[in-house]
Formats: sequence, structure tokens, C-alpha cells
Amino acid sequence: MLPRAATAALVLLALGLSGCEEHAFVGSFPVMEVGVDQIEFGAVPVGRTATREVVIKNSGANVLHLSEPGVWENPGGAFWVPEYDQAIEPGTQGIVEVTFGPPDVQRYLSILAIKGNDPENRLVEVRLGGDGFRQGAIEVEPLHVDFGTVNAGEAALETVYIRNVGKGDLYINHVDLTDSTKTNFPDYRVINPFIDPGPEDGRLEEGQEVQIRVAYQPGPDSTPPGNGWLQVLAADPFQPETRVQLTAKINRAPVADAGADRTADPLIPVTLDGSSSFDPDGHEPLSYEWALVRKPEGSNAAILNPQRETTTLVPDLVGVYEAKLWVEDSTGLKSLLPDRVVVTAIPAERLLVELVWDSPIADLDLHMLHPGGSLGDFLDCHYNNRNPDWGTPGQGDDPAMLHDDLMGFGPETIGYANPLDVTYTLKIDFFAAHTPSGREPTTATLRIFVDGLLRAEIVRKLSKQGQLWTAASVQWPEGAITELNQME
Ligand SMILES: [Ca+2]
Ligand SMILES: [Ca+2]
Ligand SMILES: [Ca+2]
Repeated sequence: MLPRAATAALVLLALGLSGCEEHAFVGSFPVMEVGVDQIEFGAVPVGRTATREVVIKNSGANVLHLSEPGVWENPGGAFWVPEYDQAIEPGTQGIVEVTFGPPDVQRYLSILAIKGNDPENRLVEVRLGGDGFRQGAIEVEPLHVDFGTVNAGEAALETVYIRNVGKGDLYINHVDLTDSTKTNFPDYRVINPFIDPGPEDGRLEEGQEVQIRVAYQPGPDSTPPGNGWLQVLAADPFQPETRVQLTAKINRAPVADAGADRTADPLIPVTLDGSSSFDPDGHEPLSYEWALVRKPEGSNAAILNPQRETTTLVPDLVGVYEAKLWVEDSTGLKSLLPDRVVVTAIPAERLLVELVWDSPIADLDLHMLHPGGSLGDFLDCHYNNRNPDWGTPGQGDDPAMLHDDLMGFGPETIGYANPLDVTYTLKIDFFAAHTPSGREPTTATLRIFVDGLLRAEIVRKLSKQGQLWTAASVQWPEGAITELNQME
């Protein structure tokens, strides 16, 4: 140690050497003062970070610029500082943040280099130290989830347990399906990354457990899945990644095929063919369920043997019929959607007349009279004269009673392929009520189709047996219909 006098002499010497002009020049520079020469972060769990601030004071007379911060000799990249370009005014201070994030369980040492434009102190080094340690320890169970065979349209749920079996907290950073699983097998799903009571910030305390619900939910278009993977990332240096394998088999639903839509003649049986239905897995034989879901008003059509692969529908009236078909595979899995087939009954005849009524027991009779005809004679086409020979004998210019009905609902149908150019009269006879009094009413509906189109629908209540309703006339070739609506 120098004696006091010697110290004073050195100061004087320094002043003398620099001179007055030079002194003013030195005073205009910044002066960088860094508060610490070392930082000890202590123990930081692997996967977590700790940040400290380094205070830098400018005690000079000009602005201090900091640049190019760096961490030297930095194994594993455990320490880092943000990019910065600070300007610190004279007499003020700035801050440099340094962060420690240990990638492994070990001691880390490094050096923080702070550079500034202080000409006498361009570089300050701060020694850094910190320890990475294992905090929690992860256990995932099970490591293989097999959902078994799952029906399309249904879902299977399983649980994966994630536990912290270590000392201290365990941080779970990520729980999800791998990207390739999401892309290739979208029927695997994670219902809840964390369910109640869930950890905050993915933190599991010592001994804590969370349940992850995973599902396999195949849809109507799904195909058999391959192996999926649930990925769990945790701040456990000895097991940062855990994968749970997901496997499942799909039972695909059978596909119903009710055949092609078509047109048909009224009263002619139509075959409904479900034989193109199939099960993608080959779970056959299939079972069948047909249902008639739409038919013309007043129709009594029904599907015969609705549980057969191939069955029959008789479209009793002109109009649209729609049948649905469901199939079931041999495992009992039903088609997810029915198939539909539409049968449109269109008259082949240029003139077609239909009569239906709403009593289940009454008998009504439809009559079409040629001019000059009377009820029951050969110029009256009816149940007792079904194929009269009008016009030219033996020529195809005659009407035909296509369907007769003795009790309940009808229809009674007269078709006329090529009508003669005359005016026809349509009469309805309340032939029998089939009740003791004969006075139970019934409501009759008469429909007249010309060239396939419904031209008239006439509804009339008949109150008692024996009534004769003259409903309408049809003038040919115009096809003009006149409602007469007279009751005798
Ligand atoms: Ca199947
Ligand atoms: Ca009848
Ligand atoms: Ca004829």
C-alpha cells in the first residue's frame, strides 16, 4: 500500500499529464458502470427458466450506447440475452436481462459480455452460473390404448393417466395427438388435455395425477385406422417425451341401396330390389327393412314382405311413392342412413279416372258413360262391363275398368288409351254401405287425369246407400272437364 502522500502525488501527476484541454475532452465520454461481476441463478428445474437483471449505469457526460450483447462459452445454450441496442443518457441507468434455462441436469457456467462505447471500459464481463435439476418425474399409464372394435357412428372413450411420481413440481408442456395422427387418422381425438382438478400452467404437484380422455369416433365414411400416437411433453429431463399408442378397429355400417328411381303404370306391381346393398366389412347376410314413407292421398299401397331383400309395391293410384330401405349387417349394425327409391305412377292412357273413398266397408262404383248410355248397359263402362267394345268393333278405341273394389277405400279405376271424340259422363253409385241402416256416409274423391296430368279432383260426401252422383263430364278430344255435381 502506498502512503497517503504518494497517492496524492500520483493524482497530481495524472492531472499534470492530461492537461486542461485534454481533461475537458475526456469528460465528454460516457462512463459504463456495471453493478455486478457475477450472477448465480442457483437451482432451476430443467424445462423452466429464470431471468435476472443487470443494472448498467452511465456516470459519464455523454450518451452510453450498448451493443452486441453476448454470452460466451455457453454450453447447451443455457444462458441468453435478448437483442438490444440501448442508449443510456448521462446520469441514468439501463437494464440488460439475462435468462437461464438449463437443458439438462448439471452445473452450467458462462460469461455475459456487455459492450459499450466507454473508451476506457469497452467490455465488462459478468460471470454466470446455474444448476439444472430434475424436479418432478413423469409416469404415463397405459402406454397402449386399444379401443377394440367400434361401430361407425359410435364413440369409444378411454383414459390415460399422467402422474408426477418425483419430488417437487412437474411441468407438463404439451398433451396432444401427433400431427401425423391428426392428419391420417382424424377419428382419434383428445377430449380434454386437462380435466378438473386441472393443474395451472401444466403444473403437477408431487403425487398429483391428471386424467386425459381419448376417444375413437368413426363416422359414416371412415376407413380402418392405423396406429395413432398421443404425445406428452414434460419438463422431465429423463423423460421429456412420452408416447401412448392408440389402436382401434372399425365396424363399418352397411350401405343400403334401394335401387334406381323409376316410373310405373298405376296398378302394375313394381319390384323393389335391395340386393345392391352391402357391408364394407363383409358382415353378411344383411337384413332388410323397407318402409313406404310417401304415397298419393287415398292410396292403400303397402310394401309386401318389407323385410325381404326384394319385394313388391303396387302403386294403386297415379302419383308419387317413396320407399326407404334400411339394412343391418350380421353384427346387428344398422345403416347410418336409409336409401330412398321413388316410384312415380303415371297413366299410360290418355284418359284415366280414379275413385277413392274414406269408408272401410262401403262399396262405391265408378261408371263412365258413352253418349246415349244408361247405368248398367253396354255404353256404361263399369265393374260389370269392364271391357266394352265402343267405336269401331275390335279396334283399340275402348275404355277398360282397370280396378274394381268391393268394400273400403277403392280405388276404382277406368283407363282409356285412345278416347273417341265424344263427351263422357262420370257417375258414382253408392252401391252398398254394408251397414244395417245403409245410412253411414262416406266421402268420395274423383280424380281425372288427361295425358298424365291431374286435371280435376272433385270431392263429395255421399250420405246414404243408393245415391247416384253425376260428378263430371269429359269432352274429347279437348279433354275439357265440366263439373256437373248432381245428386239423385
Ligand atoms: Ca360392418
Ligand atoms: Ca265397387
Ligand atoms: Ca272398339
